[in-house]
Amino acid sequence: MQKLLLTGFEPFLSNPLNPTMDIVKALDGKILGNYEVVGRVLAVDFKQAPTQFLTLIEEVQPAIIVSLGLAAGSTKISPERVAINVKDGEKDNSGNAFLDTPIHEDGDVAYFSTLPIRQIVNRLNEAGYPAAISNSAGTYLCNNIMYEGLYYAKSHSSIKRAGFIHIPASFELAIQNGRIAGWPQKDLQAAIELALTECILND
Ligand code: PCA
Repeated sequence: MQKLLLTGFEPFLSNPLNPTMDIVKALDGKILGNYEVVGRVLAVDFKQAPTQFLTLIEEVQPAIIVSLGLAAGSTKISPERVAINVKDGEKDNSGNAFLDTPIHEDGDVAYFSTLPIRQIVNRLNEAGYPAAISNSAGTYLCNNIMYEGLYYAKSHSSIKRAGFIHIPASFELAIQNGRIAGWPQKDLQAAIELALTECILND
């Protein structure tokens, strides 16, 4: 059976919880078509997360990699189009911060997602879940992990598809935050399951 590596992130900055964590835990071990989902949580740490991620890739040997991140305040499921070779932004959970720094000196300026992002958006909209392609994954941890996956995939043909999906807050996070909208956690999870199914159908 082929493997689909699904990663989420721990809570970060002003977010006391991260709905991606619960999704990857809930979907860990799930069989979708001829794939087994391996769900794992990454640290919001510029130094630790890439090593955790690459170790997981080597261990799991996935054919598909889908990473998830929270975009607090967003209203739609957003498959990212592109990852850029930059790390920058606020301090991570260990206090590391980078400014205008390349992720890989020898990497391309940017890599396009190899997930079927248009099909994912269409499938989700047809099923009644708001979704749209995002043209920027930012420069924080999410962009960093997406870039790492695609940089790795470039030299490893065993990876058929790799990319990143940002999701809105859950109701629980929206209530704790007080200023952002959210989705029910079960709908976030169902929408991601559908997105994964679309990746598998187009592998
Ligand atoms: N979202 C952040 C990092 C962790 C997460 O879930 C981001 O968008 O970069």
